Amino acid sequence: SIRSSPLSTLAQMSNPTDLVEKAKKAAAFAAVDEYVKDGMTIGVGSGSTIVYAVERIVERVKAENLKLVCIPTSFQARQLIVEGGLVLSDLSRHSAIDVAIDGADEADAQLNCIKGGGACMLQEKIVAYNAKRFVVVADFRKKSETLGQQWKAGVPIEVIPLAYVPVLRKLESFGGKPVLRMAKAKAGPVVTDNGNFVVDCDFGLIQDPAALDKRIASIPGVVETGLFVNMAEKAFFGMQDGTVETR
Ligand code: ABF
Repeated sequence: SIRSSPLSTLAQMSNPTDLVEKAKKAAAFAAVDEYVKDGMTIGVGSGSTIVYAVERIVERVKAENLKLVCIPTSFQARQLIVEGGLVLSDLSRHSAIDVAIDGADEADAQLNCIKGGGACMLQEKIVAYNAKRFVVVADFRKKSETLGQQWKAGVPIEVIPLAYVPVLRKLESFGGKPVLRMAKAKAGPVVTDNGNFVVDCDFGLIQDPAALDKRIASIPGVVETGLFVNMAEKAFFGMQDGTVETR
C-alpha cells in the first residue's frame, strides 16, 4: 500500500514541519531538565517552543512532586500555566525569578536575540530582566552568527498607538524599513497584551545590537524593542538530526 511504501516513509521522515516540531521539543525538554529545580520561581515565555517547555514542567511537577511558582510573559503563557495546573503568580508577589525560559526568533553567536515575532516582547523582557538566569529555547532555524541573518521580518518594536507615525518616520531616518504590523485578517493593527501597536523594522544585518537597541528605545513613544542584548546565559537549539546544541 502507499502507506508502507519506502517513498512515503522517507517523505514522513523528512517532513520539514515534523523536524522543526521535534527540534523545538528537544530544546525545550533539555532546558527544563537542566534548569528547573524544586522550589524555584520560573518565568514562562511565549510562543510555540514554550508549549513544549510547559509540557515538560508539568510532567516533572507530577513525577517529582516539584513545588514551583510560574510567572507568565503573556496571556498565552498565563493560559499554559493555568491549563497545566501549575501555580500562577506575578511580579508583585514573586519579583525574584530563579530562571526564565523563553523562545526567540533569532539568537546570535553572543546569545543576543531578536524576539517579538509573537508580539510579547515587553513582558518577556521584564521577566527576563528580573530573572537570575535567562535561557533561550529554539529550533535550528533561529541559530545565527549575526542578528538579521535568519529573521527577515525586522526588529519588533512595541509602540504607543498615538505615536506610531512619528516613530515610523524616526526609524526611517535611522536607515530602517519600518512597517506597522497588521492583524492577519487585515482588520487593523496587531494590538499587544499591553494595548500597544507593533512596528517591525528591517535594519539588515545588525552588527551592534546594543547600540541599535538604545537608539530605538530613546524614541519617545517606543515602549520596548525586541532586541535582547546580553541577557541570555545559554541557548538550547534543537537540530535537524535530533540532537540539541547549546551555546
Ligand atoms: C516568543 O515567541 C517571542 O519572543 C518570539 O517572537 C516567539 C518565538 O516563538 P516560537 O517558539 O513559536 O518560534 O518567544
